[in-house]
Amino acid sequence: MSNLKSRPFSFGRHTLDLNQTQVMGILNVTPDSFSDGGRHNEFDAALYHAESMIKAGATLIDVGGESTRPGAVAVSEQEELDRVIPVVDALVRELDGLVSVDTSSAVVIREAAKAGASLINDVRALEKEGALEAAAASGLPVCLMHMQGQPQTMQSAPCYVDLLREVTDYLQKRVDACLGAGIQRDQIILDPGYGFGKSVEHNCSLIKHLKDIHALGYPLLTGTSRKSMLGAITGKDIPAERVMASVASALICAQQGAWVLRVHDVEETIDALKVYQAVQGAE
Ligand code: PT1
Repeated sequence: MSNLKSRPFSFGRHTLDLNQTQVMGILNVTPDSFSDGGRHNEFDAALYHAESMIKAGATLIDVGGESTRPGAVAVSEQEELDRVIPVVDALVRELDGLVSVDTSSAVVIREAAKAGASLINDVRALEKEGALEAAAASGLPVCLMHMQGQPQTMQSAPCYVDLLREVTDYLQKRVDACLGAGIQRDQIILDPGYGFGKSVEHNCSLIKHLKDIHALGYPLLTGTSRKSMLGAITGKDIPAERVMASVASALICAQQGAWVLRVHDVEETIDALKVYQAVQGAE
């Protein structure tokens, strides 16, 4: 029965239950993420989309202004600030959910914290200049992700001698850096980084062995939603056609111990989780 007791993970004034799988809705505020309309329309569309994901049951919204998918080009810090901070600010004021900021930049971390963000989600695990210090000073929880290489080139020839060991060793090394910088042990979330310098086989192996990463002792976040690994497995070339594959992968991650599922398709993922939880709760 002990796993039915609520165990809180604290985000400042808010907490989320560590014994309940959480769904994080993806909110891209990159220019390529909206097909038409000017700046104002983009802004309104972003708020509307965040609201609909919260209504569908997301407890976190992950706001990202730098595309980190394979081959994406880097954006300037000013551009990232201009895209992300107004959206974080509006969401914090208007939304009944926690706002996560998907960034590697110290300046964006500081400004997002000022605007009221609840989580720093960094695909570079706070390795960029000043990011670790900015995150520690913010007092916010952090999500540390593993990546091999950089987004521009990471999928050209991903290579590991001992995949699971290299990923866990890296994450432990970044945990140690965080603890050394004054980030509390209970403010850390880890992520294997699906699609970040990994072949389809690497990604599948890291889902299958997710429990070994969980054994480091931190809550896990997983992001497989609509990624090209699912396209390779199903033969679906268009990301929007990968919804069912995404839900299947998210559910497997949840069964393997993931706490937060970072997804595009919130409603569909929550339906799958409800079935999983109903079965878990049965005699
Ligand atoms: C992720 C993640 C993220 N993914 C966290 N943050 C992205 N913590 C952005 C493809 O292969 O998994 N965890 N922030 C998006 N990145 C990708 C990577 C998108 C690969 C697409 C692919 O299609």
